[in-house]
Amino acid sequence: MQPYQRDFIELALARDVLRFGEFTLKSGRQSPYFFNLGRIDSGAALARLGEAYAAALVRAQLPVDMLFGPAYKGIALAAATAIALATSHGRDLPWAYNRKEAKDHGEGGVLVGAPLAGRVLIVDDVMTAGTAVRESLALIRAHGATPAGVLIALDRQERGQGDLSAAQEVARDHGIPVIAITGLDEVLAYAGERPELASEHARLLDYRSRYGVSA
Ligand code: OMP
Repeated sequence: MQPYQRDFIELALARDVLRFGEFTLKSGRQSPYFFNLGRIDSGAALARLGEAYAAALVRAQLPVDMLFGPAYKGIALAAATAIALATSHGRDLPWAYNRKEAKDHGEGGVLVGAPLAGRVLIVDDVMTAGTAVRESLALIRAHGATPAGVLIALDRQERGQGDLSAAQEVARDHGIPVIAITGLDEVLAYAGERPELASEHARLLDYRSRYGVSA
C-alpha cells in the first residue's frame, strides 16, 4: 500500500467517511461498509483529500489536459485536486464543472469554468456500478472533448453489469483508465492489519466473495 493510500484510509476513518454497518447502495446491494465523502467537511480535511487525489494521478502518469468535476460532489473534489496539483506538483491545470440544471440567463449553459477541450479527466467520489461516470463521459463527448480517464477516491471493485467490475467495464467500453486512490483491496488490507477491525474484515471478505471481482 502506498503512503497516500494509507493516509487516505486513516483520514476516511477519522472523519467517518468510511463506516461499517448495514447500508443499502444505489445499486440495491446491501453492503457492510459505506464511503461518504460528504463527511470531508473542513478545509484541512479537504486539502488532505486533494493531496491524495493528486498523488494517485501523478503515480498513474496519465496525460491529461484538464479536470472535470461532475455536480454535485465532484465539484469540490476536482477543485481540491486542481489546487493540490498546482501547489504540490507544479501542474496548473484548467478545471470545469457542470450544473445539474441549465441556466437560461447570465452566461447560460450547464458548464462552468474552463471550456471542455483536449483530454479531460473526470474527478468523482466512488464507483460502484459506474452509472454516474457514464453520464459525465457523454457530457464531455457532447462538448467535443475527449475523456482521458476517471479519478476516484474509492473503487468498490464490484461486479458491474457482467463479470467485470464497473471500472473494468468503463475501461473496456470507453478505452480509458479508472484510477482510484484506494479500492476494496486496500480497505481489506488495512482492516486485516487491525485486530480491532477483525469482525469488519470478515464481513468485507464475505461481501467481496458475493459481489467482488479480482482486480
Ligand atoms: P455508481 O453510480 O453506481 O457507480 O455509484 C456511485 C455512487 O454511489 C456514488 O457517487 C455515491 O453517490 C454512491 N455511493 C457512495 O457514495 N459510497 C459508497 O460506498 C457506495 C455508493 C453506492 O451507493 O454504491
